[in-house]
Amino acid sequence: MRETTPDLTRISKYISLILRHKPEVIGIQLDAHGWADVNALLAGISRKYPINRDILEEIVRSDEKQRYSFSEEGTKIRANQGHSIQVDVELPVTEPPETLYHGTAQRFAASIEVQGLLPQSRLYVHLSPDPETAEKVGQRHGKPVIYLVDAGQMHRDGYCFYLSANGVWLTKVVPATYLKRLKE
Ligand code: HQG
Repeated sequence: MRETTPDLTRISKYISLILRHKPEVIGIQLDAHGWADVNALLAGISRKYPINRDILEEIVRSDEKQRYSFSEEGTKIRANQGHSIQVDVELPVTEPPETLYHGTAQRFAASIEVQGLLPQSRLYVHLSPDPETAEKVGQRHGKPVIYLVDAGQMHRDGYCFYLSANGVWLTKVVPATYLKRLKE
């Protein structure tokens, strides 16, 4: 018999695309706080992948990075962070730990050490709470390099930090003076 179990990772990647970057691929809109209507999302995805409410709940529950949240009533869903489109997911301004980490690829290092960290296509620069997580993020782009971010000093200098619902630290930019490359 043919395998009918849907590939949850593939569906999750499609949900990330819709909820962070391109809701228009299924003809929906996000509201100002990044919420999509669950029924509209299910209807849109089902044109491409087998999905229903139970499968969506399973994806949200089991996601290893806890990328998505349902609204309290369960009628809406949004990505916790990672957007490139202009939405306000009501991230709380939070005092950061003294040190945060950013993992990237070695080929970006020269530019980063001049320009600092820029959000590129996303709304924020993404920072990790520990070097292990930063290394995994960096590996997505190539041979990883990890930067220590002097978040405590940035905070004292007036930079705002936000903590997403899934533990990713976000800030608008990190000037190069607050970066230190971790020895490889
Ligand atoms: C780099 C994943 C040159 C930056 C992860 C990064 C994360 C520069 C790339 C989340 C630069 C952007 C975000 C500069 C920054 N010159 N390169 N001045 N400033 N860069 O994917 O942080 O699985 O937009 O270092 O876990 O890698 O999608 O950001 O390499 O939390 O849920 O520009 O994505 O989560 O890449 O990853 P990205 P990111 P998900």
